[in-house]
Amino acid sequence: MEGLVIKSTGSNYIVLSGEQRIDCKVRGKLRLDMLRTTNPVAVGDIVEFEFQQDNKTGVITEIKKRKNYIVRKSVNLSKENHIIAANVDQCLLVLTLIMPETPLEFVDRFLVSAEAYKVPAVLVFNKADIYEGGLEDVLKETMEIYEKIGYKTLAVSSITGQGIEDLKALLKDKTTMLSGNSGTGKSTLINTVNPGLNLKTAEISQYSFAGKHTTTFAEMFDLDFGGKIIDTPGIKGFGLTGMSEEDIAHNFPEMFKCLSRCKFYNCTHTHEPGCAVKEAVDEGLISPSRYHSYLSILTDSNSKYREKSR
Ligand SMILES: Nc1nc2c(ncn2[C@@H]2O[C@H](COP(=O)(O)OP(=O)(O)O)[C@@H](O)[C@H]2O)c(=O)[nH]1
Ligand SMILES: [Mg+2]
Ligand SMILES: [Zn+2]
Repeated sequence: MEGLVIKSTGSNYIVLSGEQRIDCKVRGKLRLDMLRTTNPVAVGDIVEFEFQQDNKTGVITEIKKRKNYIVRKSVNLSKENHIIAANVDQCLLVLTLIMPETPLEFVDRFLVSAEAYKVPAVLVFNKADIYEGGLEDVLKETMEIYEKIGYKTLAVSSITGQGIEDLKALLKDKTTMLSGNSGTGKSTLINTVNPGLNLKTAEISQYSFAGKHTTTFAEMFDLDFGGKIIDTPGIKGFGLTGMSEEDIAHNFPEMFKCLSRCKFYNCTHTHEPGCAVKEAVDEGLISPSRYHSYLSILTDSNSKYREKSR
């Protein structure tokens, strides 16, 4: 039988088949086939499964070919990857300028990953109701940075209802992966666009505990106006797995546009003379914050490379 994986709880999966939700395990062999991931099956996967003798639970025997999938690097030393979600149409980053502050570098790392996975990304600036005393201007400027590059942005608020209809239009009939730091209002937002879902929301005080560690798993929800949303609680971002130095610049669309004008073909856009990227930064065509994020990601990838070759 065929079904859609709508929830993963580590070793078990909830598979939706017709109207039925079946608690499934994975056949041992399937696990071995994909050694490099901590989880062989992900939310969003279309799978083949068989019922067990009890006629209630099932065993997943096959994963259908994925359109795409999003991976997060494992935090432990096993070097294994964790597939967060599969077969998504777009990913949406919910961010806030304050309470909590989402660093732009975090946003850029998210966007670079989305580019690498070729999944369209949307930036949703949440809690628009609390930006005052100059913050409205910061919001406008920040949104402009990303709109200029070609990303879709939206300012929303679950409290005033601002942007909610536009958000619903964006979500309609698509499978959307929702990301964002804890406390940015993701669950509240889902409840606002689809009141019936009643997702648990956190108290304000909770996101001040930066070290709080909860093991949570991705879950897919049906939107009553059409579409599916994958909530990824506890997952901050997704990993830049195996990206070469060159790939990094290629995944900054505004840099990619001027790369061919750099004097050296292997320009890293850091110190080289005749670098078209640095010129574009000086001319204000590339935002300083974006360039800063590029340098930071590049430094990370260099130090990882050194670790590997040691
Ligand atoms: N001012 C304001 N607060 C919000 C908004 N949306 C959510 N919050 C608050 O932000 C906190 C975290 O929300 P939650 O949905 O649990 O965030 P999540 O961790 O991203 O799922 C809660 O206290 C919400 O009441 C909003 O649009 N405006
Ligand atoms: Mg939440
Ligand atoms: Zn260059």
